[in-house]
Amino acid sequence: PTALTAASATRAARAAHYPVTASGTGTSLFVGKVPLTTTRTARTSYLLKDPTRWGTETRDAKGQELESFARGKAFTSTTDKWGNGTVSHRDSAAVDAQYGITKTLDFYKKTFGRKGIANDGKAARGMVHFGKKVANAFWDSTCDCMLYGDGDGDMFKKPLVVLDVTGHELTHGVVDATAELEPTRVDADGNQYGEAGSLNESLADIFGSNVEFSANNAKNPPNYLIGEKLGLAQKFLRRLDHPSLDKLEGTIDYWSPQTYDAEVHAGSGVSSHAYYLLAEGSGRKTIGGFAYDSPTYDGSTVTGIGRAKATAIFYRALTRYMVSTTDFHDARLATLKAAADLYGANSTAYQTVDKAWAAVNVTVANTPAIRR
Ligand code: ASN
Ligand code: ZN
Repeated sequence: PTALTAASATRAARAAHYPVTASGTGTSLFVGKVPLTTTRTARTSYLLKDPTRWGTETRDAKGQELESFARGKAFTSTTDKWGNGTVSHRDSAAVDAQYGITKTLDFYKKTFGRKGIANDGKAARGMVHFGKKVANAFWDSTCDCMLYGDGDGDMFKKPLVVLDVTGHELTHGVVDATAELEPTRVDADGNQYGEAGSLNESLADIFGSNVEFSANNAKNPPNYLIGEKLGLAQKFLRRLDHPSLDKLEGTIDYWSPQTYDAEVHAGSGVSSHAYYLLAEGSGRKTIGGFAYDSPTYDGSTVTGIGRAKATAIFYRALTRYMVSTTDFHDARLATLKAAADLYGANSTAYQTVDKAWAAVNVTVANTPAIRR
């Protein structure tokens, strides 16, 4: 064996230290400068991959509609500084994505002890710059990753990498790993319909909003609006307090027999509204400087039990009681069971769950007799 000189031994020892966890800084599109935990792979080489969160990583789809994360190009840096706050640097969108993904993982871990999207301690993954002029973001269950379009330059001017959209899409991953709520119908254009699919969209909005509350970033003040930083003319994509204020997707406030075949984003309003009423109650309320005014179907007054309890009830219902075909009346039962488990069948929380569903017209009395 060759004897090592002191200098080469030191070099060998140093080299053996890579890869190692590093502390980088990102300059994002939507939330200013943010710290990012990265991987140092060599003395002056870093990767946008977080070893403290199971290797969670964001890659570049380079304008292609890549179907596999493995084909994405890794983001690397010689300085561990990422992005410049505008789309002129292709790292900027990746900063928002990686920030949002890690904040979503942190929300699920600190709130429910959930270890990763599938609760299996595996990396969450995202790809930015997906396709050309794509005005959407998706959870893709084939690549098990988040795909972010750059926007169409028209209605969606920027990459769709805002925090609540990331929380929304990754929650689709959580639903895929738990209840697997499925649309009952998909049309030729890929539009999805049905109550279980609507419930899936609603849970994505509910937990997406909670990711914002959990991150509590002054540059992205938490609220019950979804997509308020996307630059849309109506100032938000959807909202939980009064869903029908959305005129883009025609989101509904209340259940009716027609909800059976609602487009899933439109139908999501039923349970999103019930969740808001459970958390915050009906009528006018200013939260974090934003004025809400949530109506009820029956004119009843609902007094909220607080966001933490409402969220715990919906999470337990999702992960314990909902299945692929759960409709809104089943969701009522699932949340009642969850409330009984957590707070007791005689609790205010339990009674408020019942009132919140009644306030969106989901009741024992109007439960469809024949489940189609
Ligand atoms: N952004 C949409 C959603 O998550 C994309 C889709 O899957 N239709 O609902
Ligand atoms: Zn969705």
